Amino acid sequence: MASSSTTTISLSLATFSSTAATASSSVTQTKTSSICSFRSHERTLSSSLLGTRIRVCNKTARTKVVDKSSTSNGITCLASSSVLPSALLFDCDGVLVDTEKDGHRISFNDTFDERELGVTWDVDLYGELLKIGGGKERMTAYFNKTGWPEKAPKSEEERKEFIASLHRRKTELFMALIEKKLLPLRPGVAKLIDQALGKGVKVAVCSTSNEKAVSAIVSFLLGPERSEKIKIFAGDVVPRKKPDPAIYTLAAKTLGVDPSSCVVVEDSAIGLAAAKAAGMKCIVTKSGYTADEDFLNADAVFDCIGDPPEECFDLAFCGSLLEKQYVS
Ligand SMILES: *[C@@H]1O[C@H](CO)[C@@H](O)[C@H](O)[C@H]1NC(C)=O
Ligand SMILES: *[C@@H]1O[C@H](CO)[C@@H](O)[C@H](O)[C@H]1NC(C)=O
Ligand SMILES: CC(=O)N[C@H]1CO[C@H](CO)[C@@H](O)[C@@H]1O
Repeated sequence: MASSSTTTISLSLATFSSTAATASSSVTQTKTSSICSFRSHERTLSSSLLGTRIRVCNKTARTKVVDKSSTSNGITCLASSSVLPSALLFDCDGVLVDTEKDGHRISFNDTFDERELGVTWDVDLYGELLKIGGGKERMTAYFNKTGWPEKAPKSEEERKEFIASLHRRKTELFMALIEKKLLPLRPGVAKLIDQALGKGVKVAVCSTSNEKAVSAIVSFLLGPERSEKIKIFAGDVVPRKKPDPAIYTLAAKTLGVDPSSCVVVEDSAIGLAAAKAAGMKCIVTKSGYTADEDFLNADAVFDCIGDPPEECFDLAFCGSLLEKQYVS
């Protein structure tokens, strides 16, 4: 049944019963999407089934369940075309790097440490504090609640300046973390970008956060060779931040591609909403502080992009999301 031109994509499935895969005789892209959205409902993930293979089907192809090896329940569905996205668009924070957990949090801690304030924000606490938007507001609210450090001034006016100076230092330390490459890229990011660039798929990073930080992340962490081929849309290039689709619409327009042929990688519900409102396909790779958000609208949801042997998806999978829906 499998033809030589069949595209194979690997996908991690937490729990997936083979009955679901065999149920339909003419397995269509709709089925593939339902596999992915089925997957998106899963909260408990297991890497034990990594390696499960799925092939995207066309109208005449049928699914069959194939045991690729004794260790993986292979669910295979066949495709004969290999569509590629015209552009692959990445969010920055949480997708390229887990900026909040591994970057901003560390920089706040380093600042508090340097100023000997006797304060540290651990991963859980920082997750709570993220509900307060803005770094200065976050520190102020925290000190308001837990008490101001001994070293902090007493008047509200001076406290404002104290917070502003902590925030300036925190921003410097954050940039230094990137420049020294102490902020790790998430697994699979470099691989997927290389696959895309290698096939002539346009790659862009679309973020409505600070342009300077986004550019630094791309150039320092992805390196000069990749970054010269990656277009960045960041900061105030659009008037409205995500979930407004403006940043993605601008990217498609500037790159000269149709939004419906773009695949977006996001990590948050807000980013997902922006991508879908722009008419794009969207894969969610969950990050530290977004894992529990609602991603029902996503075309696929994974823990990460991943590098082999722990790969969750690759460029062929991104392309498979664009295949026409054949309704039998
Ligand atoms: C679907 O796959 C079959 C078998 O691989 C192939 O012969 C056929 O041309 C494909 N159809 C489309 C619409 O891609
Ligand atoms: C912190 O407390 C001050 C003084 O009560 C108040 O003016 C300010 O709005 C509070 N800020 C935050 C972010 O909680
Ligand atoms: C909980 C935590 O990550 N604490 C760290 C905050 O930053 C200081 C300074 O780098 C570290 O010493 C702490 O371990």
